[in-house]
Amino acid sequence: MSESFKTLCPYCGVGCGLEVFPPAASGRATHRDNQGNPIWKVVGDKSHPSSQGMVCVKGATVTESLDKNRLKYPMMRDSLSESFREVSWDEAFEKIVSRIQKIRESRGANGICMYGSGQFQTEDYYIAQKLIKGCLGTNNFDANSRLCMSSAVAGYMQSFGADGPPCCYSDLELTDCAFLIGTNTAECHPIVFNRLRKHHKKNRHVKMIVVDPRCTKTAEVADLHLAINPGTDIDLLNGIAHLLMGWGAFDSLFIDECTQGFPDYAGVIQHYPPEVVSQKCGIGIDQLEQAARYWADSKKVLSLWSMGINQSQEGTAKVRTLINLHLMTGNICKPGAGPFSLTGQPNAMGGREAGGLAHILPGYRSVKNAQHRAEVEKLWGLNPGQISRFPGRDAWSMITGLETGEVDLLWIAATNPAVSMPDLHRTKAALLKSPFTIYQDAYYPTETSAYAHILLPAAQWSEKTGTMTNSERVVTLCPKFREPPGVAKADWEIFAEVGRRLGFHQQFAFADAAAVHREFVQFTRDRPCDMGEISHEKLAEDGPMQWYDPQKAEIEIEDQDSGFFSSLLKGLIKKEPLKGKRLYTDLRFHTPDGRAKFAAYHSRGLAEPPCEEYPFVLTVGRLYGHWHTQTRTGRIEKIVKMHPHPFIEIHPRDAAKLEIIDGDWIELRSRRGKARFPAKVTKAIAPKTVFVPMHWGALWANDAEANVLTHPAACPISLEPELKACAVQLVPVNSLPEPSQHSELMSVSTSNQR
Ligand SMILES: Nc1nc2c(c(=O)[nH]1)N[C@H]1C(S)=C(S)[C@@H](COP(=O)(O)OP(=O)(O)OC[C@H]3O[C@@H](n4cnc5c(=O)[nH]c(N)nc54)[C@H](O)[C@@H]3O)O[C@H]1N2
Ligand SMILES: Nc1nc2c(c(=O)[nH]1)N[C@H]1C(S)=C(S)[C@@H](COP(=O)(O)OP(=O)(O)OC[C@H]3O[C@@H](n4cnc5c(=O)[nH]c(N)nc54)[C@H](O)[C@@H]3O)O[C@H]1N2
Ligand code: SF4
Ligand SMILES: [Mo]
Repeated sequence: MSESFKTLCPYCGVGCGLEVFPPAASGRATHRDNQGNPIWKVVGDKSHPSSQGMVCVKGATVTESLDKNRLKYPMMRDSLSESFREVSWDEAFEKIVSRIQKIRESRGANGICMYGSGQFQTEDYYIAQKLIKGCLGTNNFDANSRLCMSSAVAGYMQSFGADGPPCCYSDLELTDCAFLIGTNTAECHPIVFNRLRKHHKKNRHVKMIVVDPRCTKTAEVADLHLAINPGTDIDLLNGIAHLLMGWGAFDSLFIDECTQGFPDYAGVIQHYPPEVVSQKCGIGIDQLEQAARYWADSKKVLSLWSMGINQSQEGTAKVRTLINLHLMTGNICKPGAGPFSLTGQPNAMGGREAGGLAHILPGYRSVKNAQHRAEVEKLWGLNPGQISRFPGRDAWSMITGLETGEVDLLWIAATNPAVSMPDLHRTKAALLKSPFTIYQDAYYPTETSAYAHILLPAAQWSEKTGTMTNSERVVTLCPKFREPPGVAKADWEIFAEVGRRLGFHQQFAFADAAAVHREFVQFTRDRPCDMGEISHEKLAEDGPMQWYDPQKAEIEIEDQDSGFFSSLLKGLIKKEPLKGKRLYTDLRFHTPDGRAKFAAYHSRGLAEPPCEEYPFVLTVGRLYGHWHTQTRTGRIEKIVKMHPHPFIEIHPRDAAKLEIIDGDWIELRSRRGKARFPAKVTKAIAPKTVFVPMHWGALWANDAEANVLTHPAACPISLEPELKACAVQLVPVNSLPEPSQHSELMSVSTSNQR
């Protein structure tokens, strides 16, 4: 039997351990994909602490996508109307470097932007920060996490004084009540859901509440499903707090000793009596009371959330309002309880640690903090003042910067904005105006390659070595176990070579990814995300490692009873010097006074509420089998069979009014664009709301791009766009052709094979 490799699943932020075996390792006939390429076999890694051997369909089939339609060689063209010609790396690098130099001399580095991704490994992220924020001196690096986790980041930073989810997956098995809000965990974080669901099934006292306008696979098994109107989360959360307050079901000791700002919050929640809240949320008073009752009756409430909370014009306010409930009831800093954001992408967490957003620096530092900048400049061997004190362009302002001519060069890597950005017509028009776009991806074509002047072939997972951090702060080494196709290179190697050619030889003299990681962890020392003990060598030897806060790791008690906080505060609980799986177990936060902060927010609702002309709310999300823009999953037979084409979910009552039945085509129109989908008539969606999956860009279906409909209005704090809701009208369309599984673009597509 040949050697197997342990690695991490490259899809979602659950971060499951995988064990992969070379094709035909056990002497059987070689397993091949439908293009005849041999396939590595995947099983769950039983020794991985986060997933304990479990995998979902995406992890199990990932290797079937690795050899199809790959970008193998750099390609270049002078204008978007020309076709690409294959070039050498040397020619591509020369072009990029001379372009960057010209921009630095004319407008300055602020004309340069890089748009990266939570699918980078930490090493890729780190080197990109060093190049853009350090050597070039512009903070114009942002990642698709801006569309994803940035509201959670902002919420944690404001409430706790630092980013970092405080919980861990063992809490899934220790909680009395799981409060799942704006998350379809069963389909999007399946292994987290499996762990929770097992615990829920086994223990009758354990409750599960799901807050989602749709009756998802997650909601189907909940004890209580609150199908609130989209955008009314703050009403609901304040309404629950209102009831708890009235019942005296709050933890005054915790509030007094560990928090600040409670009086203002208490003032706000007065305005959320059950009659008002039930009406705004579109749920019964009895349902609201039941939810509050579960909170009141449980010793340990664990909240899980993702995009239904984050992707909102009040995303940060939603996150903080959810955290408020935990602070008010003391459901935090202890096993089985706490606010737990489920990270979307496999390494969005690593991105946050490495400073991969336009307002942060490596080691959970802020670009606005002079001391933080000085620390980073020193470690990077740069002159004081080299790092800009201004946050750079966020994802959407890169688009508007192209519109106004302020962006001269856009470097896109490991993301497919021609599908995933809001207001796609506007996004694409801006991309067409770009003076120079570099696109670095593993596959060709993707929707975004049509907007590039240079294509750079990236080695992907399995073809490069690096680390990724999952939602529970566990870092796993992902070793290289296959050769990249053609001349593809790891993202960090590409960035480092550009850095060297720009004259920063000393800054980018790395022998390998392990050396990059060694340098990176220095930035985390004595920071809230201290990874000083972690190295490639140690990960290879000992397996995955969780980071924790060494200064705050003295208490770790697997179970506790009421009176926990008072005993802890009175010094009655012995503090054991154990590595903390959770953050803030000493009840001190990273704020200047050590107290967590309540936030007092009223609900603002949707940025674009329904109106007479556009009477429906469109919400856009995910399906179990597909990953985002399908660059991998669209090429896996089993998954394509599972979800063969796009559709729109519509409530039977609305369908009857429009006189349509299942399978009839509907045209959706928003103020910005239109798209067409066959109807799936189902009670799983609330009346006056419709749902469309995000997965079908222009390469995979005709006129089914969800984001031609959405708008870019964003949370003013996190700058995360409200990708979850916009107002639409529905027009039944008769006599349209059957849905085509692939559009004609796909059949033209080939890898750029020589
Ligand atoms: N299968 C699969 N899994 C994935 C991904 C994938 O592409 N495919 N992507 C990964 C990534 S990057 C991410 S970010 C996560 C996303 O994971 P999730 O956030 O769980 O997924 P979504 O389907 O985008 O949205 C979740 C739910 O939010 C609900 N929602 C919409 N509006 C509101 C609202 O106003 N309030 C509330 N409470 N809920 C609302 C939607 O109905 C939807 O069911 O999934 C990760 N996992
Ligand atoms: N309306 C609406 N829009 C949304 C969302 C929504 O819920 N609703 N969700 C948003 C969210 S949360 C997210 S995360 C985004 C996701 O949107 P995208 O980031 O655009 O989606 P992906 O398909 O994951 O794109 C990743 C790209 O990276 C490439 N890739 C994979 N590995 C590597 C690598 O190692 N190196 C390089 N260079 N390339 C690699 C893949 O081939 C693929 O082209 O979509 C956002 N857009
Ligand atoms: S749950 Fe997420 S990390 Fe685990 S196998 Fe599925 S996609 Fe991969
Ligand atoms: Mo995401």
